[in-house]
Amino acid sequence: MADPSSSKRLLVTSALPYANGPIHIGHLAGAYLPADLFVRYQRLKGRDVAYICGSDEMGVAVLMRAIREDRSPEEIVDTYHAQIKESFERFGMSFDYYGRTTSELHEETAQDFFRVLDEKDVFNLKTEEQLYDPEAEMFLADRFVIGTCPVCGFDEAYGDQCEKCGSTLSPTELENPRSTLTDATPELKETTHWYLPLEEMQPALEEWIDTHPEWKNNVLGQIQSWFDDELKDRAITRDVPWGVPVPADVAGRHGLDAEGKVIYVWFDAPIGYISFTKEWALEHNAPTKWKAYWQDEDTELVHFIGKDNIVFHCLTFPAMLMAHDDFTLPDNVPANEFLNLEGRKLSTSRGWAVWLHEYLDEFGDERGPDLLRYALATTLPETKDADFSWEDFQRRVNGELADVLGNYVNRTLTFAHRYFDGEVPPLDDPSDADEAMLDRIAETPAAVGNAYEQYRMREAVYETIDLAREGNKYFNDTEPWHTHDTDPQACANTIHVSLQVCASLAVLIEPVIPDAAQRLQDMLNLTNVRSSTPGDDPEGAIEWDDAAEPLLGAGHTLGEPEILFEKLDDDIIEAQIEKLRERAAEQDSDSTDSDMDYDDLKDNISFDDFMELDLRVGTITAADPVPDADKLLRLDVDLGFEERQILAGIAEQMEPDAVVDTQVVVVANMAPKEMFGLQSEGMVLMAEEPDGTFVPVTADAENGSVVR
Ligand code: B3M
Ligand code: ZN
Repeated sequence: MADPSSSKRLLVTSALPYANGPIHIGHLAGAYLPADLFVRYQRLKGRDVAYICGSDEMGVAVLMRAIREDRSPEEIVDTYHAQIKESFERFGMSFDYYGRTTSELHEETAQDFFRVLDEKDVFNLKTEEQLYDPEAEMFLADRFVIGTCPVCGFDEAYGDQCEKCGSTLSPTELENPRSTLTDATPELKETTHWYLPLEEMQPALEEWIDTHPEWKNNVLGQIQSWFDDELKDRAITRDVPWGVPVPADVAGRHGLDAEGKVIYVWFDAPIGYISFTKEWALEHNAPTKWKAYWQDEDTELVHFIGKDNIVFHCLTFPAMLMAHDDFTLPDNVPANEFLNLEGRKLSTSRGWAVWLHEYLDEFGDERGPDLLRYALATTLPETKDADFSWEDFQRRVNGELADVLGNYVNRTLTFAHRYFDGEVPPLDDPSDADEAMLDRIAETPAAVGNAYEQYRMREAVYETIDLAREGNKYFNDTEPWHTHDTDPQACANTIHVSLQVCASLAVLIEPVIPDAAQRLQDMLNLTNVRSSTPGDDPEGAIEWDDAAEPLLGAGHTLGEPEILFEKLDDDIIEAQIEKLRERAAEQDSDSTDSDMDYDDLKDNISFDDFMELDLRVGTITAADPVPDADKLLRLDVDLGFEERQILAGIAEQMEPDAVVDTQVVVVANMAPKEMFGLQSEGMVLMAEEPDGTFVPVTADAENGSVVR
């Protein structure tokens, strides 16, 4: 946990997105929105913050895209860097600096880092035979080679990872390897590479990780399993024609030729955080300012990432920093899990995603960002995978932003204009209800702040909006429309206190929906609030903790009320769902002939064998996660003649809510089996698509019907 009273300087980073495609909501929910909420909150607290990010433009991911599109890598990164940067700006990401790893200063910084480690003899050099494509005249690093996974048998596993079973691989481990460039069968050819000696660094890393018991469980859990498997040395150079070049002098020290060798993208990319901090300092005409953020004890470093980047930020990069010895190590790495979309895994290649630039075009730059920020902030996959659905988006906007927050602000301001000439009425002889509401205001900044400090963004947002919920209730309970005639001072008190609630909300909601917060500040004529974006603040500006106190004096003149949020009609939501389905269907039909990967057929069985199976139609009536079993869902299935409990290994692919009420086909005579202390009485049939997505086998028939 960050020390809430900490006055330390804060350096916050978000994972550098690969400049090989646009940003979608999965990215936002993983590494970007949570960081932006955190940073904006910290700026309002008055902390010295540098929020650094930029495009990851090196690496095989970029090169592959260039080859696939028959363009140069430079063209690819120029296109996507510009697009990503622009959509982040439109969305309200408040980076202090957004750089790119093709910059000169980055190349120099990454090469210096590499040189320092080489001169300290940190690296191991290994000469080994590696896969080489004789037609393309190129070594086949990482994704340039596919073949059969030695772990699970999936025959399109990449040279660095099997996407089916998640195993980390090296290219030579693949069976039947083939080049993705030419389809040629690779040859073995000798080459020398630099390795980061993670194996011998494991004890030091373990000792350091032990000093951070406060990190999130999902993060510590993943780190522990890497430790359990024992860290292996990792090659941090590659023979590919795109990347930060290995410096000639460093290669020369070992009697090697640097020609054609580049630094591995996962070595240079995190150094980008350092290069960009330097560039930020230069931009502010304070060239050495970056040092305070990277080399001073009094700085706290926090990396926001998605769960697929944990090993690099919690082990590899810290190992590099330790070996270098001139930099601070991260104080926290609050990684998020994944966001699913409408109950299915996000997949860019299958068109199952919501792209940020498209969303902004459709919902508009004015109101669009706040709606998505709010809906995502309340759905962040903080402790486990979460699901974004358009209907939920609509519920959040209409039910919470419009009905709770917008309505409360509107009724309060309208009342103040109608009955108090648009001025804050005085508070006199407050009732218990008034006092209780003022107490509630007093507690909220610390409660919300505490949640932010502990990286519980969902809770922070919930606590904030809860203040509006309480405000509405207080307004209803004190009935100002009634007291206006019967007890004018009580009425004045209600409006006075309600306006204070609105004013506190105008500050506290700013990290989440900055545009609406600004409009609310204008409506209240609340000037001089500290900005949650980079830049200087006026002396004596209102900041986070001030929102515990009444911010508006009696007699203060209010601005004009306006509608804070319009509701979203059903047709807008339906159009989004329709678009998603259409695009996914298009992609499916495109890909069936080309990259559908068919499992081999099994041996024939006899008709009698088949008749042994008792297949029945059933309806899933309930689905819950099984404690400690990440892969399992516990299902209640109604078979018509009886109800069964079935444990299905579908938890990683499907949300419980998405399967309830689905009609399925069940193997009803499967021998019962106990797992995790629960009895499973049958099996639910699922079709598994090539990307691992599960689609239930359904039958629109009466429960209990026999399938034959
Ligand atoms: N470029 C993004 C990813 O894995 C990767 C992050 C780099 S952070 C230094 O999606
Ligand atoms: Zn595999």
